[in-house]
Amino acid sequence: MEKVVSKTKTPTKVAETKSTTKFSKETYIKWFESMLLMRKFEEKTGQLYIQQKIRGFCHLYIGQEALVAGSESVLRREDRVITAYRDHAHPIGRGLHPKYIMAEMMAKVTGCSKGKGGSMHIFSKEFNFFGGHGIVGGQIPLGAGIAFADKYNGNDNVTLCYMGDGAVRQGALHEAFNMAMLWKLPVIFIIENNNYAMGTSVERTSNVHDLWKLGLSYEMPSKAVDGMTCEAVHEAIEEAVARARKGDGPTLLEMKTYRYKGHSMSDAQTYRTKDEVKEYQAQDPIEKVLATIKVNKWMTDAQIEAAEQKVEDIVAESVKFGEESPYPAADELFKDVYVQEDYPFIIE
Ligand SMILES: Cc1ncc(C[n+]2csc(CCOP(=O)(O)OP(=O)(O)O)c2C)c(N)n1
Ligand SMILES: [Mg+2]
Repeated sequence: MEKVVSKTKTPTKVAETKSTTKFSKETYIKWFESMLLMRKFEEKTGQLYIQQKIRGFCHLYIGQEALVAGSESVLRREDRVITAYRDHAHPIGRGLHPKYIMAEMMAKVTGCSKGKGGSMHIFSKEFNFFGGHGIVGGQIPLGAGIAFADKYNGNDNVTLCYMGDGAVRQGALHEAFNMAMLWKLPVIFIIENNNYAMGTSVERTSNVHDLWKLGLSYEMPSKAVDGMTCEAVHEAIEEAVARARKGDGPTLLEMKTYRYKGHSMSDAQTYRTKDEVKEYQAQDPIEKVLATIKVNKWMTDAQIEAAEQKVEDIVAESVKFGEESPYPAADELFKDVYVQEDYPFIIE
């Protein structure tokens, strides 16, 4: 079993990549800072959940951050992102200030969904983040639909539609894949394969374990990607985005990743071993990016500390903002719901 990479150690594998990396210093620093913010924000979220300051369902993305960081370094702000309920990191990656996510999780009126959605329903119109969906696989046809709208409107925006390995077993995936290929929609389907759907492993859900192969029956360009490495994610997304922008249609990317925490906040994790978790923690994307930064001397120790402090400050500001915000007024219950005032079939 590999050892967990300690905070201070520089893995030799990364050191070897020093002269060959094609990515800029700025890109590495952005990856480091954004992933650290996602990680620290969610660590705090976990603590607040235990204190019951956050309630309801709550799923952490810890371990999977490279998927968002490596994608966002390719995207434009006008591009669209949609995902499932494990949805704190994606809007942070888009640029949404985490205080609006924290307030949302605390059910406060200042939350990005006015405190009515909670952890699973983060949205940001401003940053083109389309949620935040609790129905497993529900976002797959929605993602195709958003891409259809962009194609119809004649722009070259691209939609990134993330889903879990469990979500690929939903029938709607096939209808969405078929239409996306038929109409060459500018959508990239990203499977966040963290190997488990709650406690059920990929091997227990189907005969097909290579999830990228699901695209082949639609002749969709499809492949597997190392999702623990920002560079690999960026390159795969870059190729897929280029294809989508020029009108050549969708791509399916199976990103191999891992969640370090349980499925949600209450999970005894009897379906996996501690050694398995450690094996993936040894490939931690934040540690890898930091090692490359250090080996290239792109940040001094003082600059790294300052970046860490900045992240801590943003997290503290988010908690304060959430705690000091009010709950929604009672009449909010009747707002933002479909109500047809002259609905003829209710007789009072
Ligand atoms: C249609 C539907 N069926 C079942 C559930 C219950 N459920 C919530 S999360 C989940 C597992 C999904 O796993 P995966 O797609 O791999 O995503 P991950 O949690 O690993 O990110 C299930 C079965 C649900 N929310 N929606
Ligand atoms: Mg999963």
